[in-house]
Amino acid sequence: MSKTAPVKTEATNKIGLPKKDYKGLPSTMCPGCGHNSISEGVLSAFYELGVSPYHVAKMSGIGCSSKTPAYFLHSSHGFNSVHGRMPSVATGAALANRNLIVLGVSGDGDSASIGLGQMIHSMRRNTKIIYIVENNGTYGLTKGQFSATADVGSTDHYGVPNDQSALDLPMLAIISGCKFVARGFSGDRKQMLALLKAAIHHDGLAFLDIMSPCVTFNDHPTSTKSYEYVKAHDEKLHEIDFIEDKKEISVEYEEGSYRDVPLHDGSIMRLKKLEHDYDPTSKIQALSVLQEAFKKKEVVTGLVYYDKDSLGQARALKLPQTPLHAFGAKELRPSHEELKEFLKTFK
Ligand SMILES: Cc1ncc(C[n+]2csc(CCOP(=O)(O)OP(=O)(O)O)c2C)c(N)n1
Ligand code: SF4
Ligand SMILES: [Mg+2]
Repeated sequence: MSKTAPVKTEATNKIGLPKKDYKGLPSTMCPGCGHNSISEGVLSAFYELGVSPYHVAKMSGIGCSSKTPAYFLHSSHGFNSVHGRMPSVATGAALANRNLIVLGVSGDGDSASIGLGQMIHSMRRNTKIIYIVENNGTYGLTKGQFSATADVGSTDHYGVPNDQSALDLPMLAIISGCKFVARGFSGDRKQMLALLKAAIHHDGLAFLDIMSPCVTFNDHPTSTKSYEYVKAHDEKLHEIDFIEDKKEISVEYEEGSYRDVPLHDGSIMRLKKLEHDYDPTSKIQALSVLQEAFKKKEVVTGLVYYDKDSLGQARALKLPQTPLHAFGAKELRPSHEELKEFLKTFK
């Protein structure tokens, strides 16, 4: 009797999709670029949460970082906009269709230099956008000029030191009104994945400043965004885990000391205390921890600030759940009588 080999079935997620459905085109980034690890993290987060790629809109600006949405979620919607203008197009998409999960990918040049005004105003509006800055302290795409996040004293590719002070993006995000502010490191996959999953479930703008070394132009010991530097100076605020709504709470942490931070949809961010007793819901503590770290040139990572009362812009404006494109003339155009009544209110 001949034995038939067992058929190997492909692993799928909870909506029945294999991981390959979350991939994109082959990356054209330099081998070892931190941006590639972030792309991997993004596709894994959506795969593991079982979000349909069809419900995701990927928005970006210009830069190596802004090219990366091509390398994940190939069947999602997407728009590669103008330099520094990702927040505007992401806001438009998120408000026009509340059923989309809008992911904005940007770089430190794209957001902290030319797009700074756009970034700050997007924080104030609190539209539901996952806003990632792939921060390498340099303009990678245009061959290594200093960006506004390069620290004083760090040198460029040619050895010239930077003499201007750096912007700390999480600090800026907090004072601009952002209600979910985190910092990650492309080399720390576990932490990045938990932060991304929590960001996807947050109602409002979730800002993730992810240190992402540029191995070609800015990966030397004086760069505070190099692998070596971030690894040596990473100050984790906590171990972060994400527990989806209705999922059984694991007993893994029973003995450790932890803090559960609920998200608006019932999911939980579980923060296991390290040596600090860090409270991410305190704006003052968040700013002071960031300021201390900035002074010492340390890189604090984790969920830096979170406001549990965040109300995303679409909910605040009471926008309908139906996407704008699905409305017909009947719903959008007032009748002659309705228009007459409305005009009376201007008397
Ligand atoms: C209006 C405009 N000004 C300047 C440029 C040139 N330019 C392209 S990418 C870039 C900087 C990109 O840096 P960053 O956002 O940090 O991305 P990275 O390549 O480092 O990932 C610049 C200045 C441009 N494309 N458009
Ligand atoms: S130039 Fe730098 S940022 Fe751009 S792909 Fe290469 S390593 Fe990455
Ligand atoms: Mg950059």
